[in-house]
Amino acid sequence: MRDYEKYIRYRTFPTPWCPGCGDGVILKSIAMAFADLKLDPDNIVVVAGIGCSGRMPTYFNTNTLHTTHGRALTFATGIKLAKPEKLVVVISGDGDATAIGGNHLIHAARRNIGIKMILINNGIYGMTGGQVSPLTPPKFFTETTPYGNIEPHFNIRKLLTGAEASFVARETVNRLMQLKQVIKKSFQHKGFSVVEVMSNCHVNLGRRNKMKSPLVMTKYIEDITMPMADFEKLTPEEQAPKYPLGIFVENTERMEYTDLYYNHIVPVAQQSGAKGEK
Ligand SMILES: Cc1ncc(C[n+]2csc(CCOP(=O)(O)OP(=O)(O)O)c2C)c(N)n1
Ligand code: SF4
Repeated sequence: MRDYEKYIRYRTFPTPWCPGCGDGVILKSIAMAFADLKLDPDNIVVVAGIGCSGRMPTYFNTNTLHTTHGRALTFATGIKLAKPEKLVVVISGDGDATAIGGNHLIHAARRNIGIKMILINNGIYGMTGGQVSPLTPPKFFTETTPYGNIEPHFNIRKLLTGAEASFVARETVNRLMQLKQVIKKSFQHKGFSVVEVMSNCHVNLGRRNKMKSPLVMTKYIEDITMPMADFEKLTPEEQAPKYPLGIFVENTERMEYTDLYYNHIVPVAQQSGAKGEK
């Protein structure tokens, strides 16, 4: 048995994911990060909302919670406040995180609560058959954009940097070891962290855009991504369709939210006679 396998709940297999879906790679990379850090499974809580990606907690041999669509961060906020010593990991699809849950995303960044978010960007609502999401690239065909997507998509790097997130990174399912490394770093970060993972939904996005096999779609992901250093050499026009990779923000100066809560709110509440036990 390899080190990371102790974090996998094999009794719940098989997964419902289509063969070749990037979600399997992400599951493995997270388990490998847990193993590298030699974490006690009972000290980890994995939380997700609804979506293909939302099924992921089922397969971790840790504390797990499958919540409602878009609300994983809100459940995770409660868990982190009640149990600040736990590593609380949120797994969210792009629809879950940036459409119905977009509000919670910017506020988690603003508060700098020590939740570790893995934002799976497959550019589509996968589970429900392929509706457009706020991260679907322009001109792409989806179930709800049969003439091509006319909306601009969120730039997660800029959105989260603007909301003052203290750790922002991007990787792809094509680079397992780099992905594991970045996830590991995000787990070691004290405040709110987001690792956006570029992933493939060849079934509900790819097949409508001449990329119906996982190989073709992961090659597309390889073509549109590049290390930040190379991205910076491009003109703004060349940059527009590309996605830089790497750690963009790592700010250790900001105070983490549960530290603020227990250092400031709880003593004040206790002085005034209210209960505020840890
Ligand atoms: C409140 C609510 N609205 C809508 C849905 C239907 N729904 C389930 S999953 C989903 C979108 C999933 O897309 P995404 O979050 O990108 O995850 P993926 O399936 O691509 O991993 C939607 C709209 C729901 N379950 N609950
Ligand atoms: S529908 Fe897309 S996201 Fe969902 S399991 Fe299949 S390939 Fe993965």
